Amino acid sequence: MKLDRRSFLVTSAGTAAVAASGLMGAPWIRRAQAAEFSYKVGTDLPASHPLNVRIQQATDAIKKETDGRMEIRVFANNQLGGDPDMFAQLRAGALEFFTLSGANALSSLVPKTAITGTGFAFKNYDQVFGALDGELGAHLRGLITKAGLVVQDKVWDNGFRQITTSSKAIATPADLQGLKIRVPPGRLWISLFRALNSAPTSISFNEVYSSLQTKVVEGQENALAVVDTAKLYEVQKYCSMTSHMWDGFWFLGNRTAWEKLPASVRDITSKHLNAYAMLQRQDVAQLNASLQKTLESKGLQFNAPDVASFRDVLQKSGFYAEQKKFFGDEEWALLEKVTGKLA
Ligand code: X2X
Repeated sequence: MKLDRRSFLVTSAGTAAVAASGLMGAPWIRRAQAAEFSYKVGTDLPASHPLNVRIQQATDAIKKETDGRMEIRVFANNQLGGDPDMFAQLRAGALEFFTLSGANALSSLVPKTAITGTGFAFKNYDQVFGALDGELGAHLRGLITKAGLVVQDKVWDNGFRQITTSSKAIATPADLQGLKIRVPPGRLWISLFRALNSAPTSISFNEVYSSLQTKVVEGQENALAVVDTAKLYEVQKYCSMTSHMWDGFWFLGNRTAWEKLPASVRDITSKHLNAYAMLQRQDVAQLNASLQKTLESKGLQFNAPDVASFRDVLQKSGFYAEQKKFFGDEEWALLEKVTGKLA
């Protein structure tokens, strides 16, 4: 019998014939079937960044363990639009999953998620994940859920952010004075860089490379893994290791799309997303610790400023008092429980 497997399966007569022949559960037939749920995830980072590498592995594992029922296609590198666009698509249901920083566009809906980006709050990764896998993270996920979205437990790492510029190294707080710096969309970034006396502009990541190239802005700030994978070293000269804030991505879901999934598919999906997030954190920490040499060989000049002097400027400007008031006593206490007193 000469039969195209695909057309054989799509006709109901064919399906009945397969069922009758007892082959329904045969693995080759299951693989040939279209997924029952075909979802998308959007991210703002290049495909080679560990965020996307590990999400791809997680989605492969999900597809395998659900016997092909659940397929999540990865759209990296802002293919679906900039962060505010993807966030709007997620909320409207046009996009089922989206990874987004709590300080970025997510804070336009849930302002308090930006608290994790507070300048110089976390001193190391123990503090970061102590807070985000602990009470502060649970509290923020509660707020995200209340706002109508779904969020997976484990946050994905972006890293501690460093400042790059085309114009000068940032060695002291005075070097930030008037600096035309790109920041992601989000109130916190503007407050932070205004308190540091810079001139910040919100620009979505999909426009960062060209904004730097055409000198619409002199500088930007991101973790080294982003500077490397997005090739920002091609359009920047200096990198100053300020580690002025930590940043990470919540794995968000559209609630209607999520609730369409049977509980068993949801469990398998969450299990793998959270497990691969843990591996991704290790990748990013390793990259951010080792990339300086690589980036130097690509022409970036590094310096390590005295970070305490920047923190002092923030303190004196009233930045911490202002953020505490904005985020609220409860949230601030959860943050300080991990970081120690900030304001
Ligand atoms: O927009 C950025 O700079 C990025 C990629 O780090 C975020 O998603 C916050």
